Amino acid sequence: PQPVFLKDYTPFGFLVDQVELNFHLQPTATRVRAKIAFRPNPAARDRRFFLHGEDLTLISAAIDGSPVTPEITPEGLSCPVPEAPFVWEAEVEIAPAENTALEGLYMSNGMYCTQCEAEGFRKITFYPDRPDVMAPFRVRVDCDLPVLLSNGNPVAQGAGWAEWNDPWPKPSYLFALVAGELVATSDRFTTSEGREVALNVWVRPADQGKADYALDSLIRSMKWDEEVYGRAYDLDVFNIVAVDDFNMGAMENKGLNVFNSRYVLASPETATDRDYENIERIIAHEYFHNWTGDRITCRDWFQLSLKEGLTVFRDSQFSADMRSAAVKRIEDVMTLRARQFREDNGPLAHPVRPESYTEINNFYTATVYEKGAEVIGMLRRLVGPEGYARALDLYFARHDGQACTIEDWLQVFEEATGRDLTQFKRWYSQAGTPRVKVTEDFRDGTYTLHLEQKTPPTPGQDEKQPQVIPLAVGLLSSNGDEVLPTTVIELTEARQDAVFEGLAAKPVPSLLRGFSAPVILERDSAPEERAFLLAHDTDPFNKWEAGRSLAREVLIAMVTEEAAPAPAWLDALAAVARDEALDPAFRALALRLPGEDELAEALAERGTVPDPLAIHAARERAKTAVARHLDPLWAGLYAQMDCPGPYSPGAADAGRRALRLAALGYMARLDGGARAQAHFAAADNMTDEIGALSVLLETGGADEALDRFARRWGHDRLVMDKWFGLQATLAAPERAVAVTRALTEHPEFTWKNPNRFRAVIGGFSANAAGFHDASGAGYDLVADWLIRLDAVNPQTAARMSTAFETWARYDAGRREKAQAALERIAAREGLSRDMGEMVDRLLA
Ligand code: B3K
Ligand code: ZN
Repeated sequence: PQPVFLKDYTPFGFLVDQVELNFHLQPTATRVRAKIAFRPNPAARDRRFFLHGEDLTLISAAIDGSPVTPEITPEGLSCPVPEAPFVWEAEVEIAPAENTALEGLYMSNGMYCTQCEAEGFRKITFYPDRPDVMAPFRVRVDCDLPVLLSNGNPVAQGAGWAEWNDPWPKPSYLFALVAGELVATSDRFTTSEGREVALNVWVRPADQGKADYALDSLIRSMKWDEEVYGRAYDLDVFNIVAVDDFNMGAMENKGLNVFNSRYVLASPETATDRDYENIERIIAHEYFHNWTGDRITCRDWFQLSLKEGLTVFRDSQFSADMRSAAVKRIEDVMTLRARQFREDNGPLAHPVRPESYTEINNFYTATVYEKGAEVIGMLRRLVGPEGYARALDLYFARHDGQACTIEDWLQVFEEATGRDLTQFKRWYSQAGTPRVKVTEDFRDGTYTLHLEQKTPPTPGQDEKQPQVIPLAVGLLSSNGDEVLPTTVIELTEARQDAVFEGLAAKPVPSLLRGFSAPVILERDSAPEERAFLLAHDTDPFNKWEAGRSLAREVLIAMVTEEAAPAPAWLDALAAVARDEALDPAFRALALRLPGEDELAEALAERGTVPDPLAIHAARERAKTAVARHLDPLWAGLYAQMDCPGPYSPGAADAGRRALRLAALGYMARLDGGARAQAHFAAADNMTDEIGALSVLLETGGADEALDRFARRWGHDRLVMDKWFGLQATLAAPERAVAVTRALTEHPEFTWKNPNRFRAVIGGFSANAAGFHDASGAGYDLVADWLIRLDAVNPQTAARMSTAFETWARYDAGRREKAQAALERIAAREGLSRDMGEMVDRLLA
């Protein structure tokens, strides 16, 4: 397979005025009739008529009513066409029941559904399946299932058929169709423009009653987008459908969002606080795509972050407004570091706007999504909220109905704010996480920060230019008063000084407040200074960050020097845990130790080869030390953080439960798990039930609880995913491979279901000490399953190969075994394009 390059973009030779599709749904013999009005594109030079098409059986084709015999390849067809507008008609046959890749039209538990982004529409009919070809779609579905849905507004329906019309021109990747036995939870919404919209969340009858929170989240998202971005919805209906077999989280098809059921279905008994939060966030994300993605889409897939980075940024703003902004920011940064920094520092590093790809599905990454969102956050910080609002208004006004580029996006900022963004644009083209090194001096009332930036080489990019880094800084005096409130320094040079004059004494700097740029800060500072910031920083993010970096230092010393945990750290933690002025959610976060992978990365960063077992052991010792040192606090916290009354998924109660469960986890290290057993038995919601079960899995004595859990929840796929996932993730290092293997032999390990596969294989690869078992058995187990899944579902298999993205940081023995496992995958006959590209990059 040949890579595609950004620099090779050319427009398609034809415009599409109208698409009409007719579906006769049958599990193994679905007929799709397409009637498409084309006309020559005056802006294009190349007039070859090529339509994408894969795995389609062509029954007939005609141009302006006369039969034609196109030339067909595995990628599509070509055909001579008139030099004037013409109508293309084709009938194809496809077999949705045999489609295990879950791309195109497929079946899940008896229902038909589609997933077209990025290039799945070509598995439905022959079409210019590229995002810059936009057209209105009219769809008729014939099928004897009761609920028949497509994009846009309903036109007419009868027994066994329905017609839909989507007046908004859209690219094919936003096409969707659903047919099934479904029930709706419904409401209405009147937009700020006075449009009455019918809202429905469709689920299988057995899941009825679990869609209320999704619907409520949708209504809040619609309101928020009107209030904050001035964007109103534009159709008479908005449908959401929950599907059990789905390759990712959800999909923003115009007027018909299709969701992985785990991000729709919730009841207090079956969903955790985290599930509720994710539902709220993803419902919002897909809804926000209606403007940033659907109305304004991408010219080509290299521009993916144009819609994804922006929409992630918007959904974070929404979550911050719905919940605690400080806690949301901390959680976002934890995810960014765990996933995007890891990606940026390894063989899969690529820019926010990649320059080439072989399989675009491999580029729906943390870099395109999360770093893309950070880039927008920096832009907003640099131009200010008003500048940002003006730029966005201009973006919507100018580009509505268009397929755009990153250049279009930056242009509206330049025009609306007068700022030159030439250098800023490097954030889109340079891969790698910039390191910002900070040293300081203080003389005669003048405090100087010496700043140096450097971005390490990444695959294909040896040399990096300096970037624009907004560094939010505050200065504190030694008694904790703020002597300089947050100020943004714009770091643009490789080396630059920031000077602060007229200070009475040497201040304590609080750098990179709010995590104002996605960089790694390098600064030597005494543990006492970090403890001071943990106690006094007025910036909540940096308050947390001080504790986190202190914990990281302590843990690293425990790993490398077998040191005892520093008492200063333990005292600082105790002070935070005790501080009733702090949000319980914040306290719970502060009590969480850096993960094993974060520590491995930190060690590698310092030039030490990480030993996964030593890291695991040190982390265990640290937890026990925290448990002992804070012993006098736990019982009180546990009692105090009780949430009486009916369960509410809101941030306040969720924060209390999180802190209570943190206390429970530490208590279990002292009482042999007695309290956790009782907590598990008494739990009346899934957060507490699974929280207690996790504690038992970590500290031992979970067998009985696991059995009870399985007996109680065996009928519920989503709940059982948790049961499978936790065991793989939390198994002790020496047992992890065996535990995971046993899980894959469990009769309920329905591995073709992506959620179940991710729970077990993804769960295991998140178990760092288990996956990186020195024998290589962990690598082999994962490789075997990736090979097996690749033949069935390349997209999900390829995505999960990222388990191997850190292999090069380990010792020679592990490296050799990981490499052998990857080479074994690479050598497979018939490997998918998806997996082929991933293992190539992982091995490069
Ligand atoms: N746009 C989809 C992701 C499609 C992934 C294709 N492999 C969901 C989202 O980001 O909202
Ligand atoms: Zn998205």
